[in-house]
Amino acid sequence: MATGIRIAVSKGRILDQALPMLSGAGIVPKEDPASSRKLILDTCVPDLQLVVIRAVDVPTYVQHGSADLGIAGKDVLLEHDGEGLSELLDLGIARCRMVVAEPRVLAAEDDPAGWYKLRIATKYVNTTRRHFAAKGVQTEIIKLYGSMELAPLVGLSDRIVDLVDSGATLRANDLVEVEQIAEISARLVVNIAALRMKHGKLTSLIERIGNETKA
Ligand code: PRT
Ligand code: MG
Repeated sequence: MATGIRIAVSKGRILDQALPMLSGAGIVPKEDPASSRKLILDTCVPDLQLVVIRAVDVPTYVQHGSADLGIAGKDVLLEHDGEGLSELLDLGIARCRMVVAEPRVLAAEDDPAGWYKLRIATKYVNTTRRHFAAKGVQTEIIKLYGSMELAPLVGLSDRIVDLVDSGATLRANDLVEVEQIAEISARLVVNIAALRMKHGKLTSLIERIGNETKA
């Protein structure tokens, strides 16, 4: 295990909100991650690098110790099954909710209390299966990688499980939220072995990031 520290950050909206937070903690990348083609960014802190990667890949890098710390959405963490990483902090950024949604016309005559078998399109297969298994509802899950909102409009599924923030996307597609599965925000995760071996460096870093949280 290298002695330096590496932080993996989800690109996209989490990165946009994490950068000011990291900057407040004294961590500023030497190049702008939005325009740089570099995959590993040095920062103003010696021996501290950022890797900016796809959201779903963050837990994988941290789990295997290729990054010591990671910033990822709770949605991604719920979906990832793997050991070796631990959730440390709710950063309070990139907030949204994971919900079950369906067409307005279906919702008009639907009663979630009476659900027994659902056909759901989602990218959150594990979380969806767990949520409904706990309630004794059977599910046929169709795995998608994006634009879940389209599925009920073209008959691929009756319902979707997706993230909602303002609700504008659901409204624009005549869908309504019928059940909430989880509150989502970005979390700081750590590789458990790294936390033991680089305890001093990591705890001071975690404390500095913790002081910047909006949770
Ligand atoms: O690009 P890539 O495929 O690698 O990943 P991604 O598209 O999932 O990345 P990105 O940049 O969208 O960031 C995803 C992370 O941001 C998620 O893992 C969440 O933790 C967090 N997040 C917070 C959100 C939202 N809010 C959100 N509203 N991710 C997605 N959305 C989408 C949602 O899926 C829906 O399509 O926004 C739409 C709904 O927004 P409203 O405001 O219309 O309700
Ligand atoms: Mg995207």
